[in-house]
Amino acid sequence: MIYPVIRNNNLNGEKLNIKSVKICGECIELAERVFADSSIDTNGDFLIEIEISNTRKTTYIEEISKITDEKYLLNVTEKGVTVTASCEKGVFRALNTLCKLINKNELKTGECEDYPLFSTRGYIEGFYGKTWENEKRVSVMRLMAKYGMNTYFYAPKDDIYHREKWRDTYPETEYESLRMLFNEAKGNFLSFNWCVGPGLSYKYTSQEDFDLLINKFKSIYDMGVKGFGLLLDDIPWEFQYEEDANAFEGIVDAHVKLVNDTYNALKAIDSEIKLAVCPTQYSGDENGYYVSKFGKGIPSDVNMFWTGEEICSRVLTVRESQELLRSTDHRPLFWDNFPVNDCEMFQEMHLGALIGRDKDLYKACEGLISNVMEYAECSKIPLMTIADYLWNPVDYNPDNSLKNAHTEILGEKSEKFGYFADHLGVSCLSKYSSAFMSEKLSHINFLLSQGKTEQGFEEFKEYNQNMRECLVMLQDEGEPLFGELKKWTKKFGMCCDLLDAIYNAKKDPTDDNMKALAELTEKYNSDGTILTGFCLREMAEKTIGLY
Ligand code: LTM
Repeated sequence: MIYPVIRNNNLNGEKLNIKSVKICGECIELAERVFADSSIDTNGDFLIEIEISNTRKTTYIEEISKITDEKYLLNVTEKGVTVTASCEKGVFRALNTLCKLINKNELKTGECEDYPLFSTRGYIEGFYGKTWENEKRVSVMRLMAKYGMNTYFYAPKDDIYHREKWRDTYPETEYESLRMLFNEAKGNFLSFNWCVGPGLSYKYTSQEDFDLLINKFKSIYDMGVKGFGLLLDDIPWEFQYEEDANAFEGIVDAHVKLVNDTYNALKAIDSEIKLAVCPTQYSGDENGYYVSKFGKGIPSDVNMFWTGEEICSRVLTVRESQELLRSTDHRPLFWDNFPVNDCEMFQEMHLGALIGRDKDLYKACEGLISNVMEYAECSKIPLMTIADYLWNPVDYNPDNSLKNAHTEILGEKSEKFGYFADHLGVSCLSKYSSAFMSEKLSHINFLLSQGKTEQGFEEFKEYNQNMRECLVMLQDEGEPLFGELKKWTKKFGMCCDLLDAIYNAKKDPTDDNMKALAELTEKYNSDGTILTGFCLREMAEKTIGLY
């Protein structure tokens, strides 16, 4: 299986063992680039013929009654593959799929047509914390493009030119970095959206402030950017200047005026510019006075962010989308606060798969943009599952998608990594983690309670050994992912020590073994880093009789 799962897949004939290909037809340069990244030789003789054809068949998505430029068709025979799409973007998607099929040795004869169900699929650097280095940004962009995302929002809370110093244009070095990033996004068919958050100090009655704001947008537009965001999240609910308080009935009226004025000014610069906004109430009651007035007061083609019933929502539903539409005249563009782990979530590491989003959410919203963690390498794992869900929510399977993400990032190391990742699933999506460990420990307890002591201790020992081997692997400095996980690896080391101590105390309950277990349990419980679920502590405490 490849990910995202192909929508209509009839590639179910003879399996073809392809080692090298030859590309012909249109978009040759693009194809060479995609295949170069996949390390498949393009000097072979298995023909890949690319055809651009703009027809209903290559553009229309029945399920959402919409035209897209991302659909593609593959026709595979023993002799070669015909790729058909309406433009380069569709070809790009097709070639990524082909590379995955060939690399996994899963290319079979037949036909398929593939297209995304969510129109807007992407991620936002919208977290509080150390901003990503450009090298990391590029690496995440390339991977997300490979997994079919089409949108990137630049909005790091700790970029001072995004919030505190919103009035100032970027110094040359930062400006050039942004330009480089914009070009990278373009090459990966990601729409690049630059955002500003002026609300910490904006004076709504000041013409000077408005001119500075438009000037800032214009400076970014000058590098070619046409996607913008005006973010009014996490700012004071009250006016900061007397003139504003006297001029407007309430804060929402000031915000509506600001969005409309900004929209008009941007459209005057270039009618192709797209604007997304984040209201100050971006979660909770869809019928709230502020959000309802805000949504109804702004132009209909301005996208409106919404994080769901909570800031970090366990579920995102069709029901709330419809309610928001009724209340604001806007379908939500979901700002999904998963996997972000900033602020009070700093002790958690959100490495699980996306769950809890309705399968048919795509019918009721503009799209979904995931807010990432300050840990770029770690973010790739949940992001891949999000990309899978957004392309094809109907066939999305969180467990399979997560396993694929581990393999994509870690290759052969992924199986062992599972012993660690098992404990990093606590987030707004789920209170539970350590499913594998929990099953293992309760099975061991069962064996011991049944008098199957030898088998019980044997299985316990084997599990502990696997955990230890995983711990050793995590200490490999050369693996970028592991570098970001140090804090959680340290706690994982305590987890391994604790498991050994439980084993020893159960097998040989001497005073020394019991004392060592009690000390390690105390050490483990007093470390704030969130790692494992309840099962380990429960077993330790039961063994020393505290439970
Ligand atoms: O969610 C929104 C719209 N704004 C902020 C984010 O910047 C922040 O990363 C998340 C998670 O803490 N919460 C917010 O309120």
